[in-house]
Amino acid sequence: MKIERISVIGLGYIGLPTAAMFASRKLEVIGVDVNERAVDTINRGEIHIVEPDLDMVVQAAVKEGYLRATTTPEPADAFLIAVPTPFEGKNHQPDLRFIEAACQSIAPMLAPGNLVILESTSPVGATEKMSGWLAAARPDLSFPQDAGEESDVRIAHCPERVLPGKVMQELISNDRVIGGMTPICSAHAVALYKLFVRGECVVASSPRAAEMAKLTENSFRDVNIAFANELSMICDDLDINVWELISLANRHPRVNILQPGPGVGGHCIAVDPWFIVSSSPERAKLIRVAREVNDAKPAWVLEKINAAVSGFLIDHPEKAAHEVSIACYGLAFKADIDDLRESPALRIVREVVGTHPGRTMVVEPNVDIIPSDLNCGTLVGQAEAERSADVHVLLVDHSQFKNMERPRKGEIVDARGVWRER
Ligand code: SAJ
Repeated sequence: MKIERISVIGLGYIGLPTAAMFASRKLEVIGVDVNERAVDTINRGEIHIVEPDLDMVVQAAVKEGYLRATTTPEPADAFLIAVPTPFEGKNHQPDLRFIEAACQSIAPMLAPGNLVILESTSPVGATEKMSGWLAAARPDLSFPQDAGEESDVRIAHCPERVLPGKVMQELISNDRVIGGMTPICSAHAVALYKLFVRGECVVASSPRAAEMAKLTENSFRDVNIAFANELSMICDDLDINVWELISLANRHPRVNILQPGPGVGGHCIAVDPWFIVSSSPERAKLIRVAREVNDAKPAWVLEKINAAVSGFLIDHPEKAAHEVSIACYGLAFKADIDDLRESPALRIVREVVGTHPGRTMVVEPNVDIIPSDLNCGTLVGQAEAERSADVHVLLVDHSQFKNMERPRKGEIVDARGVWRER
């Protein structure tokens, strides 16, 4: 199969870097997105998301004519689908409507010999569904579920596994799991990724195994973070410093506990385990409880903030609650990024702003302006927060906060163990 033209459907945190990577290898890449503003931004050689080094690669690829964006799909040799897969409702059922819409939009463009890859993190069975939707839309073409190795269109699942903040590095260096619907589908997908992947392209026995592998990776991390978060609450009851405890336990050669925090944020680890739970609700007990433990952590941090405010008022009987100022350090969902999506820190700050009668300040070195509809206090510099706050709440372990002195005056709530370590 000769691949000269690649179409990437969905130009978000995964699709755009992937499109840019193929374009940097001098392939013609057509990026497709429903968001016209994103399309216009990319066609100007700019980016609408923040990811280190992505801007340079996109700028060069657009300037040299290898990458362009559009809202309407065009024919290509390979189609990569990188659209969101959220969950819906109280039962956290996976919502595949964006994959289905992507299938409807590319189906008229498909031709014999095409390769269609699902990159979006998906529940087990989604790739087979995707192939079914494409087959229903194109009865004139054959698909692997009916024609096996002889199919006109090849289908594979190749889940993205890159870490936000290190996407451009990890796209190249990480191993890739490739789950084709037939061995030929896998072989074609391997050939495609080998155009830029230096890690190994490992072929899974089926798309289902590849889907489950991705969900398992993120669930593994979620369960481990839940263990750390549960320990942090137990240690607090027992008056033990959990960060000291973890560093002691991690001296064992076969123990490697992750770090507690204010909860698990982002759009992956807090979502993907639910796909396993919804596929096997009776069996997935540990995975469900881990999600619940991590989701409950922001409420526990809020209790600590309320206790700190009460403590401050006891020590300063001359003050009323509305005269107490709180500084929250960090809004992003994790260290050294500007991404506020599904951020436990943001959730905590908004709750503080909504309930605390005094001033709430926010220090977030990675953000210039906080959108006013987020209702999360006033953005201030670190020096002002340190100088004027009565209660200091550390929510994100940004490098800037790790390098600062622990605030000298006022109460401290340190959800990341950054200041306590000193
Ligand atoms: N966190 C902790 N304690 C820790 C580690 C993380 O509280 O010890 C928190 C972070 O602060 C953050 C959340 O967990 O709120 C998730 O952060 P992360 O860095 O663990 O992961 P993500 O969501 O940025 O990216 C994950 C990665 N998965 C794994 O490491 C197994 C990445 O490789 C995936 O590609 C990505 O999910 C994805 O897109 O699925």
